[in-house]
Amino acid sequence: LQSALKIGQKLNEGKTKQIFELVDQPGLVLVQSKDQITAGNAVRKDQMEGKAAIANKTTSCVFKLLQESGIKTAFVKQHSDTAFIATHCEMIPIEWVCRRVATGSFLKRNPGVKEGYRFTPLKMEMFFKDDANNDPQWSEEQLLESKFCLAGLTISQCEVDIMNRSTVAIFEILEKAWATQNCTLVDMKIEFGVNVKTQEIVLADVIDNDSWRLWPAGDRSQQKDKQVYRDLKEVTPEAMQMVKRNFEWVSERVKLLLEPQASGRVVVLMGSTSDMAHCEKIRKACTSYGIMCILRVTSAHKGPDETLRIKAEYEGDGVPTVFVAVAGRSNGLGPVMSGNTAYPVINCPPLTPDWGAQDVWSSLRMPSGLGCSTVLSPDAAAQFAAQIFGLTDHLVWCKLRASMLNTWVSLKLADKKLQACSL
Ligand SMILES: Nc1ncnc2c1ncn2[C@@H]1O[C@H](COP(=O)(O)OP(=O)(O)OP(=O)(O)O)[C@@H](O)[C@H]1O
Ligand SMILES: *[C@@H]1O[C@H](CO)[C@@H](O)[C@H](O)[C@H]1NC(C)=O
Ligand SMILES: *[C@@H]1O[C@H](CO)[C@@H](O)[C@H](O)[C@H]1NC(C)=O
Ligand SMILES: *[C@@H]1O[C@H](CO)[C@@H](O)[C@H](O)[C@H]1NC(C)=O
Ligand SMILES: CC(=O)N[C@H]1CO[C@H](CO)[C@@H](O)[C@@H]1O
Ligand SMILES: [Mg+2]
Repeated sequence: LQSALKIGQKLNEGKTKQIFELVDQPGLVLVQSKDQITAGNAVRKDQMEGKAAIANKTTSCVFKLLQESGIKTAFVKQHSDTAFIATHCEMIPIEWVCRRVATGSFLKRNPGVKEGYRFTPLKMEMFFKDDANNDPQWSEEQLLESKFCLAGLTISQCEVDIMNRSTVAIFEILEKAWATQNCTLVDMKIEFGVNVKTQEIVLADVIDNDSWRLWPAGDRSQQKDKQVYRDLKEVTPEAMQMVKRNFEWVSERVKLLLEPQASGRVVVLMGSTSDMAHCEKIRKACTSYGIMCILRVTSAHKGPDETLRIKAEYEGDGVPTVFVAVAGRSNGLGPVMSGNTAYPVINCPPLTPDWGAQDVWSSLRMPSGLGCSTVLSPDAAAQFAAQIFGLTDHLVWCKLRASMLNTWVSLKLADKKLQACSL
């Protein structure tokens, strides 16, 4: 595969990477990490050998997590130890910074705020990428007034709002993922690009050791990020070894962010196979959240012994389960399940236009002591089950979070389009 790739001309080169055109894949580029140090010092160079490979692993795992969650990114796939394929973007020259805990430059710019102050909601800042002027902090107004136009897209209020919202969602996803490793994501900086083909705003460039602060167990003294390097009083081989070990610590852990921490399942019980189409919709939606979904046929009215036996089957193996009851006409199934299991039960009755308004009461009006919920749309029933699993399974939570962002963005873009038409 690697040899099949025809590398074209160099489009861009910076301090840490080179961007190459791909001859046979228009719209895609190769992002090649440079295996060299920023400080141009021989000692550092020696000790940081392999740094590009570590950065590779970090970037590709993080982008994989974001992509599987449903966040739009430029990342396409890993190519080699030190390079990945990405969609070709024109980069928006802004660094978006998102903070959960106050530290670093925020403290200098906001004297009086103590390190450790927690931002809820998250604190957003933006910096104009301008090396000559040390990347000055910008306001939203400054960005709007500069009227950047990239790949034919003018950066106006709509685009700024999309980047702002996306940064928050991306932070929350990475924060949730790092929490599974007992690690606090303190802050993060990211960049967006405009996909030259689709004109979509996507997360681009890289997320690596230099992009965030990570404090294991929320403890600054155990930080595993680039700050360790910045804080070095003297660059000795031993000190550099420690910095490298820290990067390796992150690149080892970063793989774990992709692993499920918990696994649950949805068991859909249907009163009759005539409800199959409705149940298949539930299964399809569960699958989109990465949740296993099993379909069973049982009637609480006609075979209550079987209903309770099936229930016991799923209670017996310790796998966290959400039951979804699909029963037309009078829904006895959900309430009987709910009265006999401590697992959550969601009624999702397949209502018909003629009797739906009457039938729904068999799912709504419960005897005391029953905690089942009723969700009418099959997609929404699966979503509700996902929200239950998302409490303990970060991969499910991340998909729900990204989906919320994507819905918000679609509404924003639909409104922009409508406004443009009515002008
Ligand atoms: N998918 C992409 N398509 C096109 N250009 C990209 C893509 N991803 C990254 N780039 C750009 O490649 C260039 C080289 O990256 P590098 O990070 O080495 O630059 P740098 O020296 O750090 O400068 P900068 O301050 O812009 O980050 C940057 O301008 C970066 O924005
Ligand atoms: C990681 O940190 C090192 C040390 O500060 C730095 O030289 C490097 O640019 C950072 N990024 C990558 C990709 O390793
Ligand atoms: C991001 O959005 C929030 C909430 O709308 C706003 O308060 C903040 O000023 C924005 N931040 C930037 C940097 O644009
Ligand atoms: C996180 O911390 C808890 C409590 O201190 C501990 O039980 C758990 O094993 C830790 N998990 C990881 C991944 O380190
Ligand atoms: C050297 C190294 O770690 N290379 C890795 C780059 O990323 C891919 C995808 O995560 C890995 O398969 C490589 O091993
Ligand atoms: Mg850069």
